Amino acid sequence: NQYIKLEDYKPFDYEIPNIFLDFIIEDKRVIVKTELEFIKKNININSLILDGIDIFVEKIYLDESLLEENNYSIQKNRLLIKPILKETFTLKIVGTIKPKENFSLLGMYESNGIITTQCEAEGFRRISYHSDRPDILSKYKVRIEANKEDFPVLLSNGNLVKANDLKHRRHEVIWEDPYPKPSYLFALVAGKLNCIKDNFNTKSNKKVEINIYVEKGDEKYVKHSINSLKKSMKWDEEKYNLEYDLSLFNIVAIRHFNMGAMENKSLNIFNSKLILANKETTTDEELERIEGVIAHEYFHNWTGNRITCRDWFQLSLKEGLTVFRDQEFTSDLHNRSIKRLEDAKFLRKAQFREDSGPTSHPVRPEKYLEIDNFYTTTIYEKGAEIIRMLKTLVKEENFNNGFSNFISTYDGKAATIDQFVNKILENNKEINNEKFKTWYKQNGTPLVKFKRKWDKEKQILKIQVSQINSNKKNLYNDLPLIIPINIAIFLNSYEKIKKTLILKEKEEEFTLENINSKFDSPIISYFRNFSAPIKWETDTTFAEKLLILEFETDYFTIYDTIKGIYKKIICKRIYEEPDINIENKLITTLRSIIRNNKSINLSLLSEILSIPTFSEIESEIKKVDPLKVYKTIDDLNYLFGTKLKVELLNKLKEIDKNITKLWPEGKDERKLIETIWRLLLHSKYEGIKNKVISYIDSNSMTLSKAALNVFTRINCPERELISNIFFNKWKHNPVVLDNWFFFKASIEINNNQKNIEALFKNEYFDVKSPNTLKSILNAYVTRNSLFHSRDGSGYKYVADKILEYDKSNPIVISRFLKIFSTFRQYENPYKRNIIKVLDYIKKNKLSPNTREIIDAILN
Ligand code: DPP
Ligand code: ZN
Repeated sequence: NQYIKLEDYKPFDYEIPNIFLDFIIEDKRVIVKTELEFIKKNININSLILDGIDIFVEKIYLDESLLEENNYSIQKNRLLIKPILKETFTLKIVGTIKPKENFSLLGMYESNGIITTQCEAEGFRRISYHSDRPDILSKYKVRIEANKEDFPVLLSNGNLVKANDLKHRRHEVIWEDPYPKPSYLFALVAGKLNCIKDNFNTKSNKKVEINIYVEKGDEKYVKHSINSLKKSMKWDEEKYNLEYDLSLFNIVAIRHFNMGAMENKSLNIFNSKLILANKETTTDEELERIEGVIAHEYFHNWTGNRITCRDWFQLSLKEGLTVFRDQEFTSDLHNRSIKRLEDAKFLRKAQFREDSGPTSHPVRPEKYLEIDNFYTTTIYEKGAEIIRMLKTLVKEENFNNGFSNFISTYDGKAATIDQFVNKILENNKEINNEKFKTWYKQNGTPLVKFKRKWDKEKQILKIQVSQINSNKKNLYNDLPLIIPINIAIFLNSYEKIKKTLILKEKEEEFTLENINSKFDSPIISYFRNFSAPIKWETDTTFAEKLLILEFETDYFTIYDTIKGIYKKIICKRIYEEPDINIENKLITTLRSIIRNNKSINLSLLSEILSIPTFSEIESEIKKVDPLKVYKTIDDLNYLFGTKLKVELLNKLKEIDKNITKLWPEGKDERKLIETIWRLLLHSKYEGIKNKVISYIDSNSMTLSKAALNVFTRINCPERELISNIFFNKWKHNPVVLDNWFFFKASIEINNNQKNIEALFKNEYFDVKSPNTLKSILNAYVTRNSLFHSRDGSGYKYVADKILEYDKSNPIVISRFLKIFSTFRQYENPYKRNIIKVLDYIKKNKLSPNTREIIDAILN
């Protein structure tokens, strides 16, 4: 196994300015004729190496001459041509591929009779021989020929320049993309699809035709997606002055898709669950996510497509930046404070977990085996946090100028993260570029510690701050990071001082004068708005935290403070005794928040009232006994539901009138309703059951799904009833039915594996669909405590599923395998049992993707 290393980067020896691809779609195979125009850049070279997987090569021509077998060799997925004496030449390769037999969902494959492609990161080499690295930018011309009846729609990137009928009921089209692009942005779609049309006028008054292609019957589910696309186009014009650059934008919805979506130039391909939506089939949360993902892929047109990555180590250049852009988009459209809270919550749950485990890596890694394993929350979400810090440090206007400057400088080129940071910091004297870039080189989550020193008489407050990264495997981790720290100092109940401290060294002391605080010691909240992706410790007392809850206006800080208290309560219960004093004080505080705070945002209130889930708490505690954690969470839901019953019921009445409002209205109310239902059901308050059940069949998917969710851990006959109602209503809608698979796999009943296995055998289970597979597996391992059965049978069961599905879909499975990566924090027998199944997995034949992850986990 050879690592690919950043330090080994060399430009490619050739340029390939033009590529012509000719696809002849037949029944059992696709003939691919490729013409690549080469210009030699490295004159010392006299050979050419290209990559290809599962391509049957028929003929190769160099210019017009057919290459004899002794002029080329194909070994280990590499085509070597030697000698090459010309400076410029055209290579023509005739090959065939078999999309019907391709289950990897990479390269060209079939989904419900539709031929489609996925080339990022290295899928193009499964279509045609190429050195499919992102720094080779070519103009593409594509001809597609197929039977008209089975493949009436034939799509590729760019503009349609020709469409023709041919003999024998066949037809052909030619597409030309005027913008040079790397091969990972190439796409082709052929099949029976229905098109819904719309259009958008750009700010320079160019009309862009929008086409959304879906399978027959799904036409009624695209309005939301079209609106989202138009909002994205407008937002990018207004915010960053970026206009769409072609007169056609196509989106295709595909059922069998590994990722959420793919930003291929002018032909985005989406997992159908992220296109098909309406309020009856889609929850509020999903509607917002769909809007965000459509925006994300659209924003890639500039950050990713027009300016692409020099190599895959720079992946965060396009992904971190584009996540940052889609987060800003959602913040502008909806509630900025809530969005920030949700993003911070996700980062801590997913990215912190990854960063504390064996697959932890820097946002700009230095080496990899399989690039597919690097589409991680670190590259995406931590990458976005770094950009957010840059913006905080240089301020919005400078950030926007730097961004525009980056776009105009590197338009049409493949760029690096360094180049981006340099552009943003170009005119900045305060922040040292190289020092800031340490953020991209470190892995692990840094810890910042605060200590207050207060001179009441002189009104001087000193804050001692230190930073440490306890992950020692990476040399850069010893270097200090530049960390923006948003703080508020509370002087009294209504006055606070807001400041951004910039920590640059390992240890620093900040002195603040004229702090006229009425408290014994000024109360400070740190990292307001989650101003850096780090963990921190303070000397804030419990009493002070309760005051922060009373005085704070920053949603993230309120949420964070409450979660800290919940965590303490949970840990006390697991490792010591329940701390009745803290529990009662929190209940009193919650009671007063519900009662007195009429204007509080209801999504925030929902967060405040939600006992942390297993996944939220797992990575926060040192010695995990999963069954105890599940039980403790259940007990707390019971306790808080019981103690807060009166207030919760009153609140329920109060919000009832708004819950039928159409998204985005009513979403805060619906979010809160689920939380209240859960607490009341867990408190065994029978009066709520029928009410909840009545929503299972409602015409709001948010409420139906909430009803399912809250019954997950309530063992009663009604649970089976609602499950059946939901199943029968939705069995013909695969996107919605995945919710049911998720629900069923979360339920704890005896003979548990039989229950799970029945889902895999269910007639509506689609083997090829990663969505259903993920629903079942994820629910079982994150919601169902029987996964952690003390005899290890749950782990063994999942290990066998991993081995089974790794054969067909390594990308999904290698990601899923990370579920076992936290075993070092587990107590025995869990830890022992996990090691046993990891050893068992390791002994089997595995895909390279899964092999890399298992080696990392066991290392
Ligand atoms: N389509 C994926 C994304 O947008 C990978 N580029 O993140
Ligand atoms: Zn992306």
